Amino acid sequence: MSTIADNVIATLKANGVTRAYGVPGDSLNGFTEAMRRDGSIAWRLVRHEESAAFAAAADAELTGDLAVVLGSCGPGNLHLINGLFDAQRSRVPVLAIAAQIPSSEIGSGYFQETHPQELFRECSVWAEMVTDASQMPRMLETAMRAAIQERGVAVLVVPGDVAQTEAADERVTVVERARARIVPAPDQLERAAQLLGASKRTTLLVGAGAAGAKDDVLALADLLAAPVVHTLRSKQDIEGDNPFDVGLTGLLGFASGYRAMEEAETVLMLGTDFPYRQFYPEGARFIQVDTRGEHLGRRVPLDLGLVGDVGDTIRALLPLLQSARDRKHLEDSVKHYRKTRDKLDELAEPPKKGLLGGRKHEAIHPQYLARLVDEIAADDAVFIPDVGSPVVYAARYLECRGDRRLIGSFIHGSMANAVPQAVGAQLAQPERQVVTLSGDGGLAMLMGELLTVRQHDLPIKIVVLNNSSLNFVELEMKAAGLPGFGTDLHNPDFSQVAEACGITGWRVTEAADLETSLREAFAHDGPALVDVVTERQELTIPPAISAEQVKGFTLYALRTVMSGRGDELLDLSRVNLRQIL
Ligand SMILES: Cc1ncc(C[n+]2csc(CCOP(=O)(O)OP(=O)(O)O)c2C)c(N)n1
Ligand SMILES: [Mg+2]
Repeated sequence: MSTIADNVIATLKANGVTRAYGVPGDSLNGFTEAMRRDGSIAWRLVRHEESAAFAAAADAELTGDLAVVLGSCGPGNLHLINGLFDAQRSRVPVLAIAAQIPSSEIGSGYFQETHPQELFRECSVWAEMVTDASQMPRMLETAMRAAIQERGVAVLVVPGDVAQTEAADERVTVVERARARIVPAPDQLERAAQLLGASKRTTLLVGAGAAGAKDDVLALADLLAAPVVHTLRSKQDIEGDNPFDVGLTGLLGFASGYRAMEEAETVLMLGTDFPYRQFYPEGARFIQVDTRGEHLGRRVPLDLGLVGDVGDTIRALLPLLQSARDRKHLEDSVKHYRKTRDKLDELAEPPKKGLLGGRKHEAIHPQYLARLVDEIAADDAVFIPDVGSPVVYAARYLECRGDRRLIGSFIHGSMANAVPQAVGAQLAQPERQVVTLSGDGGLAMLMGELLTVRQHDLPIKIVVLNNSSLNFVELEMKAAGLPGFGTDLHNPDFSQVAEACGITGWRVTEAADLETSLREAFAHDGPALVDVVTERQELTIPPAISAEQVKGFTLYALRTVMSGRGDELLDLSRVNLRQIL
């Protein structure tokens, strides 16, 4: 007899799924037993279901293929929720199998009863419950197709007893992604060509929707003599080997990215939903290209919105455009980018003398740490920063040259993403070097996953930016005119924690030792953790931002970018722009 669970596993196998993440439970027995019997899908046990969902999200992001997680009924699948939000918001295909209590008990307030279809509604493209064998395998196929086509999370809720009933139909279907060419209507393309032809200074703002279209973006940038500003998520696609690149904009951005936007007469947004409205310049024209029409104009009023795939649209547009005669905007922007880059690089120079416990020592600056990681890591490394200050240093110092990838919780913005995502990344691509830039807060939040790293023997390089604080929050508090409060972390020696978990550990407190330790750890054949005690940065706010101005606002409400010093905010409102840049 073949059960519903057997058919699910056979279908996943036929669709190329070779691993699934989760924690078992009674209500999942149908599935775990089906996997055990079949033997071709590896059960990737983690220590917290949230990590399973983060791992699946990273797996799906790296491979582009459907990743699978399983959670037992009630608290088991509830724990998935934060990682599923991350997957959904990063638009990666994940199938979550959420076991449910016995079908006869639903609605009675039974032990562990929750209603996963309702719980996961907001973080999924599809969430439905199977109540009868006759719904399968159609429900599974629909779930998979929803995850794959809409690139998001599909949640298939299955009561434990239903999973173990006899399958009514044993067909096994392969769900292939259906692709389409999406180009704007000819008259709208023509209008775009007119607007761009009339613009003397065009800047491209490029987002994750441009993945796979880098050559087209570069051809367009060249023709329009337009600097390319990119978002954090598109850094991995756009930054490397790009003579038009002028960096990121936004709070974590480069002054040069901000400036190239401010100076633009026309901003052409390509596959981006960059959310911070205060970073869109006033008075510029905006043209936006996105496959999703409903995203057009939701960040800034548009002069023209186009529904189209970035690559297809650029290819259709190029023949309608004339080469820009004036290349000054591009040249100035690139020159300014080089200046900004040089200033950032100066900050990553090795040590400044400081005092620690009354002893003279060489304080370790996080910029220096990030730059060394950049130097030492492989050309095809996968970098995963934790949310918090590690993202800032990754954005600025980890260069996406070669085949490098930079993934993280960049839209959902959850702490503790790095190690769990690294687990998924390393399992998906075992030959690749996977490197985390972990926060001390982030690492501790899901520290049990060090055991997962050991258990699955994953040679992840975990670099801990140990600043004894929830530093990014502290910075936000200070920027809002508040004293830092409730952000101290009393940490153990994380290298010893690692050793206790069977992971080789290094602890570095002196800048002079940093390079050697990092090189040893990166060359180590197996899991490695380097606990780097970094300087806790103090924030200074320029006088241009008054306490009155910041009261009641979050940092994001202000037009500020971090100077790159990690200790200073620049007010880039128009008045100050000329002085600063
Ligand atoms: C799950 C979760 N809780 C809280 C926050 C708010 N938050 C953002 S960054 C941060 C501090 C992160 O601290 P740490 O990992 O030590 O990194 P640091 O900024 O100190 O380098 C916090 C608490 C969040 N983003 N996610
Ligand atoms: Mg910290």
